[in-house]
Amino acid sequence: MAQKSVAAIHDISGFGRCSLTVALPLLSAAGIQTSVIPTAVLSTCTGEFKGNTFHDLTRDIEPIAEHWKREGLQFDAIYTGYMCNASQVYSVMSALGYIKSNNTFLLVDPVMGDNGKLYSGFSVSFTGYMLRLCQKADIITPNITEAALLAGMPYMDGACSEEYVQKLATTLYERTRAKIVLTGVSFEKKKIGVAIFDGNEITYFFTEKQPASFHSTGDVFASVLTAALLSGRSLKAAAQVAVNFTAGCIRQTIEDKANPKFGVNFEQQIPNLIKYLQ
Ligand code: PXL
Repeated sequence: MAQKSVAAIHDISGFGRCSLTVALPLLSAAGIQTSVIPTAVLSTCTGEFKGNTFHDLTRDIEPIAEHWKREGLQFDAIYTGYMCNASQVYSVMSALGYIKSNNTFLLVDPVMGDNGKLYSGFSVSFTGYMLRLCQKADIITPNITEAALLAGMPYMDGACSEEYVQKLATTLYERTRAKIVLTGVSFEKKKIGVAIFDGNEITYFFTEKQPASFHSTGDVFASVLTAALLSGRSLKAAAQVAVNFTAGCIRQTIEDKANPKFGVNFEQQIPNLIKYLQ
């Protein structure tokens, strides 16, 4: 199979294993040519550390994409994640006009919050901008908090009902027409996983729930989902790879007794990613 290529559009948080410092190594390890549009440079991710530096690169997003178009560059996929503000969402949408062809699939991870709360720095109005980007996507990967915000539904805490998850996924599909991969779905205490809604049927994949949670596991999940899709897997098969790999990273980080602020140890799980994708 010819080598696949992806353009990853995220911030670079220098320390803390999220966004581009997760997407770039994982996609490259999966054998995919990965180009990046960095949307901002931060000293750390914003959730676990206070007082981070922030250098906004919004003004560079469109010119980079425009240059790539002039060079005739083509991508099999575009994968977007955390955006720092509404202007970045607009610039990314304009950039898509330059670099997205009919054969490019767009995966949007609408990173905005978790556990029923928006991440710091975001207001509810930001949700409306993210929804517009999601409407351009082929696949979106919200967690329950983000899905509830995008669907305009209340957030249900803890183990949620199957009826709630179905309503969330179908409402979001109606609003975006993108395939929905809902993360952090849990109907019982010991299991956690994803719900996939492709417009026709809903499918679930679960794994054992670990006794700790870490930030930015959504970035690991969405990066591996993109990699597995590009390596020719169906959405369901790709989601299963991404669930298993992310769970492996969490298990390893717990075994390591590592500082939870430092994100998950995905690096030492890369050999498993390569095995899963063979
Ligand atoms: O993991 C998502 C993410 C990416 N980038 C930055 C973040 C976060 C989550 O908080 O703060 C800067």
